[in-house]
Formats: sequence, C-alpha cells, structure tokens
Amino acid sequence: MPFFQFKKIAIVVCSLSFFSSIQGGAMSQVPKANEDEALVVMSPLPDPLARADGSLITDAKDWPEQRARWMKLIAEHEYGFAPSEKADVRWELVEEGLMNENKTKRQQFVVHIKTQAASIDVDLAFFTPNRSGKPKGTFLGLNFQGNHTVDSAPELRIPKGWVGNDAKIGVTENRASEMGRGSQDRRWPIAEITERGYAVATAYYGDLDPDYDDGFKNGVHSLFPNHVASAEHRDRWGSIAGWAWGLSRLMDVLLQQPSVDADRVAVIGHSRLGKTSLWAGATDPRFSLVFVNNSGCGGAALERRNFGETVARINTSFPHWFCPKFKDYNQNEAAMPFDQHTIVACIAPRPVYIASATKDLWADPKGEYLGGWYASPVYKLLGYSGLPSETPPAADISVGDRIGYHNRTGAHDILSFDWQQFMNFADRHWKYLK
Ligand code: GTR
Repeated sequence: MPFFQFKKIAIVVCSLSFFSSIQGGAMSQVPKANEDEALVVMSPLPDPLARADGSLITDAKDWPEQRARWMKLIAEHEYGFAPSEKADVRWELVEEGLMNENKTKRQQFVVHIKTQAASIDVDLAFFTPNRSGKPKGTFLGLNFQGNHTVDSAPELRIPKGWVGNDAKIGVTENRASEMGRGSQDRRWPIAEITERGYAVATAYYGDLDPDYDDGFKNGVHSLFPNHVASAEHRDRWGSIAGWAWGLSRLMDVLLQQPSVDADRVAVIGHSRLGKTSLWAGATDPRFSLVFVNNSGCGGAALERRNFGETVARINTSFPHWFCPKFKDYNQNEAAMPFDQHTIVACIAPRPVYIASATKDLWADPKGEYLGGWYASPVYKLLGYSGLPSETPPAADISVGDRIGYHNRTGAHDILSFDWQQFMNFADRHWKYLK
C-alpha cells in the first residue's frame, strides 16, 4: 500500500476512535436504532392544515398565516432562529477558465460575509455551459470536503480553514490537500449537468460553519456574537440553520451574475446537507426548486416513525446541528409540535424533490417518502398535487408532481442517477414558470 494511502487510513481510524471515545459514554445511554419495519409504531402526526385551536384550514388564502405559524415553531424547536440583522455580502471573481473539453466554463468567487463583529470568506465555484444564452437554471449546493474535490480541475481552490475527516466532528485542523482533488466527482457530475444546459454552483460547508461542537462560536455564528445559542437562549441557530443561512448569502451573490435567472435557482443537498437544503428551501422562497437527498432524521424523514436514526441519537452524535431546545425531544418525538412533513409543506407551492437510497436504512427511506406524502394535502389546498399514494414507489421509479420522489438502488450517496431525476424534474417545472 502506498504510504499516503496508509497515512489516510490511519488518520481516519484514529479520528474515528477519537470520535467514538468522546461520544461513546453519552451514546451508550441512547437506545439502539430500530431498522425492522415490523417494529414501527408511529404516534399520530400533526395535521399541517390544523390551526393551533384544532380547526382546519380549508381556504388557500389562510395558508400564509398557517405557514408562518409552522415556520416559527420549527425554528424555535428544531433548527433555531437565524439572526434578524443583516450581513454585508461582497464577492470578487478570483479565477475563470474552461474545462470538460471546453464545454464547461468555470468561475471562482471569494464571497466576503461581514458584520461589525467579524467577517468570513467563502469560496464559491460556479460552472456554466460554455455556449451562448443563459443556462436553463442553476443548482446551488454545499459540498463536504472542499471545492477542489468536486472535479479534478487543478485550478479549483482548496479550503483554507477547518476540514474534518470521516467522523466529521471533533477535529479542528485542515486535512484538505491535493490528494482529495476530484475525489467527490461522482457526487458532482458537472459535465453532465452543464451539457444538459444547467449551471451548478457549490461552496464548502466548513467555510460557512466548521462541523464540530464549539459552542456555536466560529463560522457564521462568529458574525453575530449577540445571537449565540445558550442555556438562556435555547432557540438560537445551530449549524444546519447556519449552513442554510449561508446558502441564502450565496444566493445573494448568484443573483448578481448575468448568467443566473433569478426565477430558476434550485437548492440541493445530500445527507446533513440535505437537511440543510430542506431548511434553506423552507426559509428562502427565492429558491424556486428544492432537492433533498438522503436527508433522514432532521431532514424529510418523519421523526415519529421509530425507524433508523432518532432525535436522541442525532442530538448525541451531533449536538451542534440543531438548536439546544431540540434536545427536549430526545426519546420524546411525539411531543414535537410538528413533524418533518410540515417543513416540506412550508415549501409549497414551490416544487420539492425528496430522494432516498434503498440501502440507506439509517435515513429511513419510507419515512422520507411519508414526509412528502403527509405534506401533499397542503399542495392540494393550493391547487396542485404532491405525491400520488401513501405507498412508496418501487426502487428507481420517479413519481409525483409538485413533490417528486425516488428511491435509488444502492447506498447513502448522491450520484448521477439522482441528478438525472432532479434535472428531469427541473426541466418539467422550470419550463412552465412565467
Ligand atoms: C450520519 C448522520 C446522518 C447524516 C450523515 C451525513 O452520521 O447520522 O444524520 O447526516 O451522517 O451527513 O453524512
């Protein structure tokens, strides 16, 4: 085995054991996750159309007020409120060139996000078809390991700040290097996307908020030191809300690019970043399409279904992802004033696509489907249709109208097959926009 490979494995093994030693104690108190459908017991779900007094909304004109009620509850109890103050967002173009046999144009921006308290820099890579005319639309999503990992182009910038490892928390040094260049390209089929006429923009999530528990001090949290979650303020933003807020700041920048059509920008994300794209899609209506891939617990999957990752497990492994108040629902999901389907409903009437993978039981594919199914009555009230049936479709079949869904054969990942369904969905919905 070449030395560098050995070194990489050794780093991962050490960090995993570090990770399990810090988490081990607390985690041993948390009941094991269930992955047997026969053992699922689901307590009743809140009806997205039910007002606080139990009466049902029957008129579309009452939805905005109901939506505002859900959004407030969801922020307060799960992701945490983002600050209401604004940050100053500026950008500079630092590099541009062609790649993919000159079929794709690459631009790299450094985005400066600044408040009186602090400033952070985020690298944004932007890929467009190298042909005349505007792209058909733009996909914006965060990546896990740095922009240099999404493609092997040597110009793509390596992150300067924190880059973790497979355990992804607890390690504060930068592990990014040339070795990772292009290593995530299966998740970012840039040639395929741009050849279909779309643009795609991505930034490294750690540039916005390093993914470890530091008491909400670094990254976007450092910009608003008076708005940090604490024992007294248990409803202030965790990392997912921070990443989602960051996506909105990147949206601010995209809207200033001549190749971006403001009505056709989608937010996309996988796994913890799928939880993030769901929340970004709900909070920022400028995203006209929302793609939520393998998002699981804290994403599209219903918390009240005791299948796969639970609230207690996620809050123990990743205490910084949600606001501190979310811990009140550890082994207590039935007490949540909402469930994840209400978040999907808050995107209505904009189209949203939920994707699962058959082997990704930890993320509960059926629960992810049902997160869309139980949001469907809201789409119906607004004059559209969501998912067609309470029963999920067979693997690899894409279903639904304004709520799309598929369950790809295979493991927890985001692959070309997923992107193809997403682009078909975008073709279908963006075509009919004004
Ligand atoms: C897992 C976590 C999931 C999912 C995933 C990821 O360890 O339990 O909720 O978010 O990480 O983001 O890679």
